[in-house]
Amino acid sequence: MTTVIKNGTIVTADLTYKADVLIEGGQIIEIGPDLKGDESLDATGCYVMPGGIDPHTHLEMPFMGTYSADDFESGTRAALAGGTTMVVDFVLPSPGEGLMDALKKWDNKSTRAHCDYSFHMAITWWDKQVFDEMKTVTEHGINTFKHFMAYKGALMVNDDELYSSFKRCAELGAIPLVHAENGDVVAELSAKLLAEGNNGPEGHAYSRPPQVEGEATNRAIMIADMAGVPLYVVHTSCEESHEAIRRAKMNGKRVWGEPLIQHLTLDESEYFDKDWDHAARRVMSPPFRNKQHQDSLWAGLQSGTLSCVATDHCAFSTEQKRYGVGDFTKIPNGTGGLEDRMPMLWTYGVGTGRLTPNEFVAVTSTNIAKILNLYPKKGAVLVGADADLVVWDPKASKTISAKTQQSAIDYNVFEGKEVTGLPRYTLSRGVVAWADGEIKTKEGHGQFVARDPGMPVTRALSTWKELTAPRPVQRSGIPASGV
Ligand code: DUC
Ligand code: ZN
Ligand code: ZN
Ligand code: ZN
Repeated sequence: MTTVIKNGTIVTADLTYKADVLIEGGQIIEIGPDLKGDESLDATGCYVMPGGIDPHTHLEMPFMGTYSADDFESGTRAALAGGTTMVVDFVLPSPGEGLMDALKKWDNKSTRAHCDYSFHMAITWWDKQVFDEMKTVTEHGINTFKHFMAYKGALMVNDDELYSSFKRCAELGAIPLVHAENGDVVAELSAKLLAEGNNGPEGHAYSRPPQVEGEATNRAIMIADMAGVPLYVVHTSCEESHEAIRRAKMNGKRVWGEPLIQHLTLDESEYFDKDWDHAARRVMSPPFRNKQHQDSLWAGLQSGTLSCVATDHCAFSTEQKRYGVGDFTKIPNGTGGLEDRMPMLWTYGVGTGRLTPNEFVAVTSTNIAKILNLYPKKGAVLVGADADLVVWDPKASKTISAKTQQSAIDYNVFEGKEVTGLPRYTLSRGVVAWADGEIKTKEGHGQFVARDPGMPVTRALSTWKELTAPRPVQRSGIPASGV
């Protein structure tokens, strides 16, 4: 059985051209004019683009005394409804739990996925078992390891653990990821705010100023440089963190920054002078920032100093958010966004002239596929690539509403936003997964995508020399000869 997408304009990260796309066995088998297939999808007036890849989701994740409300079934349904055809979720071992034991849990949960998925592994504690298991994890197709520099007393790892794990990543050809916030300072500020009676959701934002993110981002970059490994900084939300990434890139370091669609389009006013539920529903880490920080993130996407746009989809119901009434530190951190990332970025990026359609494809799909070693299986419109595609109607509009969303929660942080630019069809490995406003796939259609470790990374010259050159031994107390 062949399927042809007819009369569309193909948009990739670097090309825009008119052609049909022929699909068989889940893959693209031909691209060209006037193609014929057993089944035909009309893309008149539409762009045919690589399906979105969300590099950062937390589906059914045990966190802050509960589980995030979207599981692999509802989460991937939301993804496809918004033109995203692959998610990369975080396996989160509890401190003390084996990495492979945790991976088994994620293997079980993910059997319900509607679209393809892959995993990052979180390093939440450190000893020889973790060191050894990191190799086994890479042999199971996971080449990225996430480190929390915040959540003190729970998930946070210290600098010695960070340095050890980063060195291990370097040996394995894996990439470390960081949630960069100074967890010690956040804990201090939180305690102070609570002691002063500042216990509402806005206290969450006060406890995590941009400086805690900038400091941790810079620290992680320097530790990665000393370990000789590239670094991926998740949810870059502010100028302080972006500035550290920009500087590192200018110095030849391989560092990538990932803003979230929430930080690009929602600001800190969501926490102030709003009712408790409204603000608490938007509690996530890092918190929303002011307009200047948003401008910095957009500038980073335009100039290429920031590489991709994610969601950190970690949805909690209003009822779950209310665990934190009287103490903002108990509000489960996280917001949804899987269904809205592509339409919101198209509307506020392409629709405003901030991004070209090609840049849109780069930051929602192709750059991610390249960094995570998925390219060109994913993130490409090429013969031989998986037919994970979105037929994108740039004129279609809707108003975002919890009433019509796929996500399991009872609200949407983008409620009321008008978006223009929506999927007409979303295809997952050649199968129409979203059409006519409905999900067409059955749960379990999604498959795990293994990612090999990358090539050992060549170090930036400035630091390579410094760390490998023989060091002269200084004998303190002995005067230099000739004095
Ligand atoms: N931040 C969130 O808001 N939720 C999940 C984890 C995280 O780092
Ligand atoms: Zn095995
Ligand atoms: Zn995080
Ligand atoms: Zn996250």
